[in-house]
Amino acid sequence: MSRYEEAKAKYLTQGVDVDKAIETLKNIPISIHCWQGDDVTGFENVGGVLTGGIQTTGNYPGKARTPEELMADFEKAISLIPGKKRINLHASYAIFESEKAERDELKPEHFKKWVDFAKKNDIGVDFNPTFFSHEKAADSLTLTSPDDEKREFWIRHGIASRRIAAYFAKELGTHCLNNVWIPDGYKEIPADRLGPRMRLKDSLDRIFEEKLDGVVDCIESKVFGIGLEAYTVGSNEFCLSYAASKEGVYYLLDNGHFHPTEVVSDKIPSLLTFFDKIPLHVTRAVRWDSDHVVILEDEIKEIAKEIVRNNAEEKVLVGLDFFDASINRVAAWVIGTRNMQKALLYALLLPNAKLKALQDAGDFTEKLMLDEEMKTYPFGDVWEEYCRQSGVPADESWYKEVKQYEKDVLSKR
Ligand code: RNT
Ligand code: ZN
Repeated sequence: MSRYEEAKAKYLTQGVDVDKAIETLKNIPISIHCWQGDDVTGFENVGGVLTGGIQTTGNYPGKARTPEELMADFEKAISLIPGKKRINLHASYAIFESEKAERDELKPEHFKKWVDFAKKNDIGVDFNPTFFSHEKAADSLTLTSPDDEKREFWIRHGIASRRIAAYFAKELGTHCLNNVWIPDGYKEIPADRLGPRMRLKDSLDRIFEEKLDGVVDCIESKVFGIGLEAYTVGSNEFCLSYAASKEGVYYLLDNGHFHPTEVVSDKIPSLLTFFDKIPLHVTRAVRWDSDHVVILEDEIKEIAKEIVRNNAEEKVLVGLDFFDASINRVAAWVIGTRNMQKALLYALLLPNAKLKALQDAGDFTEKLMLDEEMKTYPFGDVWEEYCRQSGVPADESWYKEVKQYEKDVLSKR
């Protein structure tokens, strides 16, 4: 018997159908963020500076500097990642043929090359307007700016972005998640906390006015940003209330955007009670929203469990959001994405119905026992089989391909 066959038999003792778990995993798309490849720089300005209270640290050589480089690196990464993939783009990754367009004048044509890229790789596209790294956002005030001229500019950017999202959806025949995250806030204790929130509500209402096919709209909350420690306009309460009261707008949960003892895993079933979609940004916050590469840690597994055991594979839209500039960026993509998939597989291989029944029967001793025993089931053998079936390296052997790519391509930049 192969190790996989043995693993299957072992899982079957708990009533877990391993083949079915693998089939389910193959169909859970992971939206991979383009911005890990170039430290969230984008293509607008050479040597653009990242603002908005988010930061990449490190200067590992070989970062992508052009659309061609970013696309090549992304293709390398996805060749080593099993399963169904999507790409998550930011408006700052527009590709200008001749003349540069301002953010409020961005058009679908500036993303034509991304459509070609997505078609070539058979992947869907998700999108984000970019409300940072721009002279009109130098004070980190965009949709909430008290300066009308600036606020109007950013509203136009929001509207333009949704039309680009609709273009992706139409071209690619799959939905496009359009996520509005703004950095807006203050470093110091504000004199007015309500005014900015009223302006944000008005700005969002105007952005979401147009009905667009294929676009799934969402807004992302945050607790604080670097240099914006005292106040964030788009707080959890604001964003959740907005989404709850606005038909067709969802609430995106980023697991780096809450107080340290709060967990997104517990927020998923809370939101599933009321929403038919929950977009996610899966990241790893180390002491702050540091956006470290996702590792296979307990909370990631817990998030995956909430998706799987509530049959929410189609409701929870899994996206990634980390950016580490201190390690090989292609490897970062591969490590983080494979870890998200490992977490999902781990969750799919649990006797979830049995565990739930034990909880409902009040048998917390057996539930705890089984939770813990499942941790040493032969999960790795199933993961390897999944990778083999998906035509990607099953173990750490993928890394030598990244090292070769580094030698041949990245090191020459
Ligand atoms: C920032 C948010 C946001 C960004 C990306 C680049 O804290 O998490 O999602 O990371 O849009
Ligand atoms: Zn995020």
